[in-house]
Amino acid sequence: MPFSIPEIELMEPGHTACHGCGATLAMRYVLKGMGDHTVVSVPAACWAVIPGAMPNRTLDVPMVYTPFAATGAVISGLRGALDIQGNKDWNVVGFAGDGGTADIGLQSLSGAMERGHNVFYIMYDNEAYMNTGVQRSGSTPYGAETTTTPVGKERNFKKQQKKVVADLMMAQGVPYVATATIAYPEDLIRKIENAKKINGPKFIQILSPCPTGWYYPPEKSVEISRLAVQSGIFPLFEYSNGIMKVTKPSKPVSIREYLSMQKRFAHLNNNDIESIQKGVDERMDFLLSKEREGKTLNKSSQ
Ligand SMILES: Cc1ncc(C[n+]2csc(CCOP(=O)(O)OP(=O)(O)O)c2C)c(N)n1
Repeated sequence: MPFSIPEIELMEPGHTACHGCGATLAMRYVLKGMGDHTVVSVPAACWAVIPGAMPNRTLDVPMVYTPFAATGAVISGLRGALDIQGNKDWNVVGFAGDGGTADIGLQSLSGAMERGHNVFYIMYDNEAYMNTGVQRSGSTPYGAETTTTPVGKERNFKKQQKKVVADLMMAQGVPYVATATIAYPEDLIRKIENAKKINGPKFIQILSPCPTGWYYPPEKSVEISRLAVQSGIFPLFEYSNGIMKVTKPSKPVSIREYLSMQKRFAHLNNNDIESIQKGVDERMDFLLSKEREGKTLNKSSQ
């Protein structure tokens, strides 16, 4: 069925983000899917400064700033308070960066998901601690240069694989887990709308390119986001109550094409790129095996 993007705008045009910031588009699209009965909780991160200082503001929904590690706990509390007030129809959304999710906020996220609150947790993944100057996070991919993994003589780029929080959430049994990115707004908003139908915890990881920290020209954010999907390095999927749907790349491109657009990968040699390709292939196999498992599950429950 054709899908039209909701016209509602809950994010005003003025904000203090860098030019080309992927995380601003992520917020705009998320709110289009959520609607105006929404409270957003944001920890220390770029999004803590993007709305601007009072009396200016970017968002037309209530927003609660929280300590860096506390998003999961705060959305649990907001949900409880709204329910007591009889506001069960309000959406409670945690909107946190990858540092605030994969690293310092992981226990709080995991607790909120395990307790089963009816909340959304959106991880906007720009693959480093951007607000404080591009330090590596658990979600920074293998091979990336950051200010804490500077290349120099030692070729000291990030040597560990990306910690994929969406996979941790599936392993934990979260009923709705999805990935999305700003190049495909229809897909992103449809996922928010599907997630809204689930009364329980929902986790969506949105790849949000960052020109400042990935070192590329700001007008390339959407293109890079599209190449992330088409090269397979950031596969799109939706995992709902044990059933996995993977979106296979419609116009596949090589991983080299994606990497070569960003200076954070400029130092990589052929061996490095081959090893990244291997990781990409293995992850796609893992997701497709989940898809097959879901089909078996579906059949046996009929
Ligand atoms: C306990 C604590 N440690 C460190 C900081 C400093 N700090 C503020 S924002 C930030 C980076 C956040 O990174 P991420 O969660 O990836 O979001 P992004 O900045 O990329 O949007 C850090 C380290 C803090 N506010 N609180």
